[in-house]
Amino acid sequence: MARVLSGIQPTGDIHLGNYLGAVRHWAADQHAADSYFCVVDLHALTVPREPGELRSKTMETALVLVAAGLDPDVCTLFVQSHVPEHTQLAWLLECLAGMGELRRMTQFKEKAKGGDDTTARVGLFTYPVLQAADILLYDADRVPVGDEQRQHLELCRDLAVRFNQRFGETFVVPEATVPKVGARIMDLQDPTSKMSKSSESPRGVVLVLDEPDVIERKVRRAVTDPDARPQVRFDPEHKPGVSNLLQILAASTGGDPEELADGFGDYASLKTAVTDAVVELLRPVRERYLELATDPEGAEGTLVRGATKARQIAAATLARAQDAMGLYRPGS
Ligand code: AQP
Repeated sequence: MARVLSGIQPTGDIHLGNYLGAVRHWAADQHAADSYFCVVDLHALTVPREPGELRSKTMETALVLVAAGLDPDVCTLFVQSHVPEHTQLAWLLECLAGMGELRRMTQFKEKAKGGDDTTARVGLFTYPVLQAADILLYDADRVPVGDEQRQHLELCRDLAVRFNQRFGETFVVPEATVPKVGARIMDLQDPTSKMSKSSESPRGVVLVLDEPDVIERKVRRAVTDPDARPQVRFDPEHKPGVSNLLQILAASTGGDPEELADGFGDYASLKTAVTDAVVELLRPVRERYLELATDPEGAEGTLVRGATKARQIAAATLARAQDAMGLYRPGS
């Protein structure tokens, strides 16, 4: 059985982009693979955070994942910092990674305001290596992610290949799996930027836990385009707002954005269809979340069990890497 691993940062509220680009596929594929999913709380430390909020968002994120369909009896769900092997392997990989390749990471450039390394934190610069460790520890064959994670996955593959060539076959070289539709959902207010937890425009971000009337309002106010001749057409370059709505509709209903465009004569009817589809898609997730939130002890038990299982695999892989690099381990 193939091994799958992916993660999500507890940096805010899980949004429609996270759901359509990643989480939904994790839930759908969990039966077909040996699946590991983690709340990557250490990654969340790369930008300033309020400690209490990080703690509560970590648990909330785990609950939303279960509400979205991850079954802790089928997959392994855990919190990254509960498995210390992640940071241990990250150090070994940092000793193999080059400054130049990390400087090229688009997310670093964006989050460090153009890659200004005088003020950026070291963790923001090196976290793609920690992400590589997250993946390589579990011998993951596949990593289901949204589009903007492709570059980090390439780095992970490069590090795995480099390690294997230098120290002998140690790591599985993973593949990114990116959905055909929904891999980059854009902000409803600024459809040239991706929908993001840390967006400055909450009105442009549909949250998985939003009430139906809030979803309706956000979609109704979504930016379409300044085209003098309103026309529903899938054309991300010239009509980013309309194309984003078509993409959301397609990802939510399993259709094709270009074909769906033919069914709408105006923007209002497109927005109504998008609202209906998203409300129905997210309704069960929200309802299940509200049930799960009444039992925080149950959720904590799930995460403890998940970390215990994850550690068994992580410890074995770390030991393999340590041995390969020549670190002296008593008894090895
Ligand atoms: N807009 C998006 N469309 C499709 N997929 C997306 N993902 C994120 N945004 C979109 C995918 O969701 C998974 C978890 O994301 P993450 O928590 O690792 O953080 P991120 O990629 O940095 O996403 P955010 O929401 O924008 O968080 P912040 O604001 O903290 O940076 C990943 O597989 C991601 O590709």
